[in-house]
Amino acid sequence: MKKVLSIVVGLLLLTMAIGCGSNTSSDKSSAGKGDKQIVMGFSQIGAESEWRTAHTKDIKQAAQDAGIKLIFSDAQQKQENQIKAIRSFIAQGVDIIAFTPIVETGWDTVLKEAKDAKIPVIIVDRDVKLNDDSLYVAKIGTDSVTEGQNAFKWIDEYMKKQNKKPRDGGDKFNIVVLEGTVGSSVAVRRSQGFTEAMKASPDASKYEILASQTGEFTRQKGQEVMESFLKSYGDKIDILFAQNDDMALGAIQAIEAAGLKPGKDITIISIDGVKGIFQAMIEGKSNCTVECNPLQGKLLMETAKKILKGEKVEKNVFVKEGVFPADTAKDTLPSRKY
Ligand code: GYE
Repeated sequence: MKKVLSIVVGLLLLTMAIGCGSNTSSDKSSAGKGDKQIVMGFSQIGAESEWRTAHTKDIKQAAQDAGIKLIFSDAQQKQENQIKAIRSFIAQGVDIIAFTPIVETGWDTVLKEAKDAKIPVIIVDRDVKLNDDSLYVAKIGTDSVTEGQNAFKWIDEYMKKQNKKPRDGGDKFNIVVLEGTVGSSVAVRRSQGFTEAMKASPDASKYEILASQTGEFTRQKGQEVMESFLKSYGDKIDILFAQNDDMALGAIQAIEAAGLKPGKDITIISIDGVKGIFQAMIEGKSNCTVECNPLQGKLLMETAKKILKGEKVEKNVFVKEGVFPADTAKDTLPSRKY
């Protein structure tokens, strides 16, 4: 009797196991069939800098890796082109929209249109000012205020360590600033962080900002504006704060053309951490770069997938960044990814 019972129980367990197994596999295959490819519309600003090129490349690669179809649109530095692109993404019925806002303001109307069409929006890299923050689901970017603060703090320490004296024999170090795109969150906040840190420093009275002007985040414009700074203030300039590496690289050419030594006569700090500035630092032509991380693609794709699955995501995420002085450049350059 016992034997018969154990055979029956055994058979019963076997049937259950087979049943479970087949259930699991049929669940999987039906989920697979139901999964349609996610389509993301992405509006990029343009290709103004080495940083931007790396950002675009990373986003395209990450979309491919994540199996997301990316509709990529290049706005050629114009907000109106970005607005047009977003409207066309809405018309095409994409699953999700992501974009890097060239400037902070002017997005309320078009983002309301996306919300009305029930298409979630992710803001990437730069920030926006909106009347209604429910118009976007998540923001992935970099901390421009901290970058500006770090730039000043590094300069302040460096001038002391090197025992630098103002070139004009006065009692203040004169600073010129090459700002980024006018109206962009990055330019506004890097300026803010830099001046806040300067005012908060016990050495505040040792520094003066002589001039601050946009170089539009490009090498060409950085060079032109630095030329004009040199014409107006020549031997007074001690420090250049370039709000991106490309403008610093342009300025280095202008400084050399004026017969001065970049990195020595004029101490240079910039932001981004692209390979070009590491090379310049190795050559002794620049002094420090504050990293701004363009590798945001993976996080963007992961966030998009979560949003579309209805999972909760963080509203604001900053990516990690460091500070790289010239004496670390040689060892660091081989491992730089952009
Ligand atoms: O620093 C600059 C670029 O938005 C953080 O834009 C980005 C900035 C970056 O063109 O090089």
